[in-house]
Parts: sequence; structure tokens; C-alpha cells
Amino acid sequence: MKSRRKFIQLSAAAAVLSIIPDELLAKAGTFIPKGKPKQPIVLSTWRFGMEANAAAWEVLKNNGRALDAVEAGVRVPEGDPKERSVGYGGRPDRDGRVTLDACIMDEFSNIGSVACLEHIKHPISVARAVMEKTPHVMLVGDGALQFALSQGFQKENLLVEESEREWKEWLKTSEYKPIANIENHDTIGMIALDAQGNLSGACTTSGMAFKMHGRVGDSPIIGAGLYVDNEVGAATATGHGEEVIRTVGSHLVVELMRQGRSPESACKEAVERIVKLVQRRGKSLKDIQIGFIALNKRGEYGAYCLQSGFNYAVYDQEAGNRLIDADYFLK
Ligand code: SD4
Repeated sequence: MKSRRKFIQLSAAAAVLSIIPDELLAKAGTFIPKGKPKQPIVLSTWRFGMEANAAAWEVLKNNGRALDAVEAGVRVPEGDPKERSVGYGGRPDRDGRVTLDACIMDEFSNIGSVACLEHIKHPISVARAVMEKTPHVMLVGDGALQFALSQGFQKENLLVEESEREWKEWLKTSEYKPIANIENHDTIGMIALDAQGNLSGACTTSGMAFKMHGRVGDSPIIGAGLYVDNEVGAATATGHGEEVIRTVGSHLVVELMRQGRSPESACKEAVERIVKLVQRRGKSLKDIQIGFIALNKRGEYGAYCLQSGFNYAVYDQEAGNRLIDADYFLK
């Protein structure tokens, strides 16, 4: 009898919560997930997110952990030499060296990251090893490589013929001028909510093509390229890392969701902040691309980018795997 009364009370509370706007709930304290969450679900950046999502879904559909799903997912483009902006096959820096950035974050806020890592095909798995097997959260350059080798990762040549050819072509002018969307398919950022209702994320890239040696972008920086808060949601970024770092973009998106914003509205606000700071510095928006994707604890998702051309892949039980064009700022 007592438990029945309790059930009725809880149901009544849930019904009341479901009609209160998110913004008001957020003002009352922290983000309060209402309604039945849509889970599992996974989303990832760009067209190559489709194959990555399919690998992640194999984990999620079997009640696996979101952390395992995002690692398995982003390993797909990392291992594909035809994908020229992530892992093996990625375009080199201006000295002809392929240097990789990656990070991972789980539902307990465990984090691991590697930056400027050479010769290892799957930097995301090294980032996970940093998270699970060291007292630190980030290893860079030679230290990251030494650690990877000590963990049994193989040293390989990651520079494929096509990337080397492009680099030699680039050397003729050596003009460092990133052009929006030209790198096609860019960084993979992946965020997932598993059947247990837990969130995790992963982000991995070879960074800006022909960057200065040692340059690190947003992708391995927790808060910039990726952020997960298991109470609220997760977000990840692609595009010009310098701008994303300046606004701590992914953390900003998650904090905006905590305040009651929908995933798309939070991504839009983060892009608008970047726009403001680019303009404040008197720079042109034309050659810059930034894209955010976000997922909240209820399984609602969204994205927004600076200019047209950014898409992302979403996989859930209801609608399967699909590619969606993000709305954009520069119309
Ligand atoms: C970086 N955000 O290194 C990455 C690369 C990327 O579009 O996503 N390029 O800045």
C-alpha cells in the first residue's frame, strides 16, 4: 500500500515536471532530466560518422558501456587510410610528420588525452590507456609515444602516399591557410548515451593539415574538443581548434544545456560566442568552420555550425543510422 502511494506520488511529480519548461527547472538548481530517456543513442561528426556509429552501435545494442562504444566507433576512421584527417592516412604537418591528437571522457569524469603523438594508428586507445593506467590525464609528443610503446602499441608509418603527395604539392607554396570544409570530413568527435543511461565521448584527429610541428588543436583538450557531464549531457567539436579552445567550446555547450538549453540551442550559442570573438579580433569569418554536436541525458540531440557544409551522423533504435545537415550561422 505504502509503495503504491509512493508510486502515485512519483508519477504525479513526473507529470508536473514534464510540463515545466527546462529553463525554469534549471533555475531551480541543476539540470533535471524529465520524461523517458531515448537510449541508447550515438552521434558523431561528419559523413564518416556513419561507419563509426555502426561500430559503436554493436556495443550499445548489446547493453555495452558508452565508453567502449565511442572507442570502438572512432577507431574505424582512425584505422582507415582513405580518411585523410584522422589517424592512419592523416595529412602531415608542414615538416611531413603525421602528429595525432585524441581524448576520451567517461561517465565518472575520468579523462585521458594524447597530443602530438606520432607513429601510433589508434591514438584514442592510447588516450584511454592514459586515463586507465596512469595517474595523469594528458601525455604529449615523445612521452606519449614512449608510453604507447610500453603498453604494447605498435610503431608504424602513418604517412600514406596520397598524403605525402599532397604535402609535397603544398610545399611548393608553403602557404598555411586553412580553408573552411576543404579538409572534408575532418575530426571525428563521438558522444553516446548507453542503455544504462550513462554518457561518454571520444574525439580524435590528425589536426589541421600542414600545421606547424608541435601545434595542438582543441581535439585532445578536455572542455574544448570534448566534454561529458553524466548529470547533463555531452558535446564535441570540429573545425578550427584555435577558436574552439578560446571559448572552451564543448564545456560551454554542456553548461548551457545544464541551464536548460536544448542541445541545438546550446551549440548555436557556442558558435555565436566564437563569431563574436573572431569579429572582436577583426578577423574574417569566411575561412573558418566550427561545428558542435551535443546530446543530453534524455537522449535529445542537436548541432550547429558556422557555415554550411557540416553534417553529423545519428544512430538510435527508432530511426537507425542517418546523416543530418547541421543548421548554420553564415546564411
Ligand atoms: C583541430 N579541430 O586540430 C581540429 C581539426 C578539425 O576541421 O576538426 N578540422 O583544430
